Amino acid sequence: MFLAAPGVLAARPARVEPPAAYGAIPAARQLAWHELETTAFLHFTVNTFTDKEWGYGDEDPNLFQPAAFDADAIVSALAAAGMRGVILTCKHHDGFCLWPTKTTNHSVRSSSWRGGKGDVVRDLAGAARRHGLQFGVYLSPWDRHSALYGTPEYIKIYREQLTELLTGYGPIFEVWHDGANGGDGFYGGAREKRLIDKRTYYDWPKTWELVRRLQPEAVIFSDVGPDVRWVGNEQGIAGDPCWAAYDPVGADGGAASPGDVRERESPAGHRHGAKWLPAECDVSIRPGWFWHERENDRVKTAAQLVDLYYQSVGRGANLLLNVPPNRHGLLAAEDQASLRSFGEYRRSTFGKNLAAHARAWASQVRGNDRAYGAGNLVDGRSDTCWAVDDGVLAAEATIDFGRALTFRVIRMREAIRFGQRIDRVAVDRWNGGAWVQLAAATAIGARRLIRIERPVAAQRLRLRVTEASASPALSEFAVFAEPGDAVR
Ligand code: FUL
Repeated sequence: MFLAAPGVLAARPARVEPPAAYGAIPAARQLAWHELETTAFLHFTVNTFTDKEWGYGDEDPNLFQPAAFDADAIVSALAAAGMRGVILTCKHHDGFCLWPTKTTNHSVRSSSWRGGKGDVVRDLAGAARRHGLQFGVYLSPWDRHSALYGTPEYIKIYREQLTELLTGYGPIFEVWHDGANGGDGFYGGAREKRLIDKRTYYDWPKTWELVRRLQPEAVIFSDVGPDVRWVGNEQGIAGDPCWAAYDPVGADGGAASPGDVRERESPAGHRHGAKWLPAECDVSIRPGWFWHERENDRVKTAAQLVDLYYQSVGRGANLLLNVPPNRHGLLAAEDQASLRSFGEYRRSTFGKNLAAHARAWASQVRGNDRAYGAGNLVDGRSDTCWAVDDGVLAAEATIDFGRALTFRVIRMREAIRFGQRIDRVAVDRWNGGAWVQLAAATAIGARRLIRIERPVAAQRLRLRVTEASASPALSEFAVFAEPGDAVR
């Protein structure tokens, strides 16, 4: 048995080599993305004024009149909910651009809003920076306004638009492309149906190269990545388990591309997939993606958002929560109220790790080197970990709080820079005479949250890795109590 000294803050230099990576591993930009946990989506465009979800592309730009638009008010409400990033629909399928692009007149420049000088992208990027959130862009590949949609010229325009967004608005953390591609539209007055070949039309690898060149730190999201995958549903729910690795396959079993993926495999991913392609769970706080007056009484409650948090972030994915601005250019009071109490829940629950600096020891420590001791599970750092010897696939660590504590939530994190190594874990509680199993889970990855039915008291907990594909390496074991009164 190895007993780690409690409360040691500085990481000890390791004498022993860290574990060799197992399987797919995250790139630096993906590691940074995992740390964000929750980000917000803003669906906002002419649809907000026409009461539509998908604009046809023939909307008069002058319809866009968010008279009281206040990017700081929007972003501060998102920050209060604990959002660490915000992604704006810079152009949705209707083709209206929320920034004064040089590529088309179908933009804010052609609206009398702010005398044609408004720029929603600029304002939101600035507000995000001021409030400490990262900023991301969604540029719909499908454009129902453009006369050129379906021709090679449109792809040039799409890339020019992306270039404007990636060069004019500071650092971008995520570039978001959806998979809705082609169909009926205005198309410069042709008013017809245009179908494209999803696999070849966009030549995605070339567009992704452009993103890499202009914003190397940005993750690229689509049904198939290359950095972050769509979770396969729009309910905000990850698979359980939700493996970070994934090798997307097209619906017909061939090559996959945005809009053409075997989406039933996306929630769970592939345990031993070759690519690190973690899931992002997009969901709207309302039934629709855009603001509609009639949905003001159907805004998800804070309790529903909390459940979604456990079903996404709690399974190692990120949550991308859409909160659509209304016609004033503000978040509706209902949405703000839910965001506020969701944020309060998160702060009062996760603000205090009850296991911080508890006494911790393990059945096995890598090379008997204290640099890999169980104390690293409770040191509040993500760059240290408890690790065991190569070939050891089952191991346990015990955490002693020094007195009985009441808690309801357990958080575990793998040291994912070494890959996703653990298959299964169990957590036991010492009842004074014996260990009693409290919870079990398949897959940990970036983060696993277990919310127990009701609060439990224990002085000692035991984390058992019961199955692993490579020697376990965990950076955190934390426990939290929920606020006294249940969140509604
Ligand atoms: C989909 C779009 O068709 C929806 O309107 C929405 O933007 C959603 C996030 O992506 O592909």
